[in-house]
Amino acid sequence: MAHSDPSTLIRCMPVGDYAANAAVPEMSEEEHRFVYRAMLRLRLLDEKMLLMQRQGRIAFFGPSSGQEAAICGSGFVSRPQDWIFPALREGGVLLMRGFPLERYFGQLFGNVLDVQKGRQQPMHFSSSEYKHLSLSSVIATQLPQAVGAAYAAKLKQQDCVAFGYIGDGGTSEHDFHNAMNFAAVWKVPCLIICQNNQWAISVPFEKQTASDGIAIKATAYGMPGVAVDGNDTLAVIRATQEAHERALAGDGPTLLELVTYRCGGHSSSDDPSRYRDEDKVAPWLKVDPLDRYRTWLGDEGIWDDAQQEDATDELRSHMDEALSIAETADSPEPITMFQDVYHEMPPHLRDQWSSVTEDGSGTAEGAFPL
Ligand SMILES: Cc1ncc(C[n+]2csc(CCOP(=O)(O)OP(=O)(O)O)c2C)c(N)n1
Repeated sequence: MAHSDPSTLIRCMPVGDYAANAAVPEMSEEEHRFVYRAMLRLRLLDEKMLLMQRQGRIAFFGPSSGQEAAICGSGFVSRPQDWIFPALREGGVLLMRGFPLERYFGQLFGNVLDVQKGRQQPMHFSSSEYKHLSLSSVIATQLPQAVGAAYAAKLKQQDCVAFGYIGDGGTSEHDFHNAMNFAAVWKVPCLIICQNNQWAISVPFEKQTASDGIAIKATAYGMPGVAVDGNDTLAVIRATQEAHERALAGDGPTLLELVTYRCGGHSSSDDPSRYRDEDKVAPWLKVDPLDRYRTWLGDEGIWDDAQQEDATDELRSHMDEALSIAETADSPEPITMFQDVYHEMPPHLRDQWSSVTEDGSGTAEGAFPL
């Protein structure tokens, strides 16, 4: 874990030997239920998608079991006008912002429901309407983009904060350091959010860095670094809200380290038992973010067993409905390959385009496939 004193992580809900050291954020009961349901949906999605991958119905999936508090707690704080620059495991943020589930599944199938018309690998969800960029498979490259977007927002005096996500492995990439440096130099409204799930595929945290956690790295760059119990939904919300307020007040970026654990494989292509002792996972299952939040919500009278059962049924049937729409949708037409790239199509592509139109008349006036 490499936090020499885990008692110092920001924590709103006590756990094990660790006491709460921060106040619960102010939220309505409805907001609490919204966040919890979003977390539950992610957990149910993991179960379903991993099963579907094994059935050969989708090619690839990156699960987020164990990390739902980090994803949904931080995503909850984002406003519609804020930009999201995700890494692999933040598709749940896009769903929280209202992106339709059938289009999320359409991305995994790469069909006509996919915003990107089947051109990206699975898990690269995106939507300009919901201000959520596609992750880049090349890890950490999204962070300089987030800082650039935040710098633009600052110059244009826009009411906008950029959320740039990264994993612990990504912090070894130069892009993380470039982004940290310029975010602080330009004092941009950006949150750099590291989900420290302690694994980068098969590389454990202690082989990634000798630092005492990730948040400490912020000091060298001249910005606040905040280490949070990333399985404590309320602490994640509180720390993200504070960082968001700093950004909006013109006080610049914050590095948020959400300390959590990747309970499953890196992806559906991975078998973690080949490189990690699965006994290491057991203590983390005891601090499961859904269980912790559900217990707190139960104690506060905000959630009960009947609501849990109803929500599970409702989320499952919504998922099944969305899946039946998405799985039967058509593949993108070949002609879509030529769309969205060039304003004026170069001659060699115009020739290829002609060959995929029905009558070969790709050069017809007005037929440019935008
Ligand atoms: C620049 C680059 N190097 C290596 C890879 C291969 N790769 C894909 S995901 C990954 C691990 C990422 O780990 P981390 O940043 O901790 O995020 P996590 O997947 O654990 O959420 C690696 C090494 C890549 N995609 N890009």
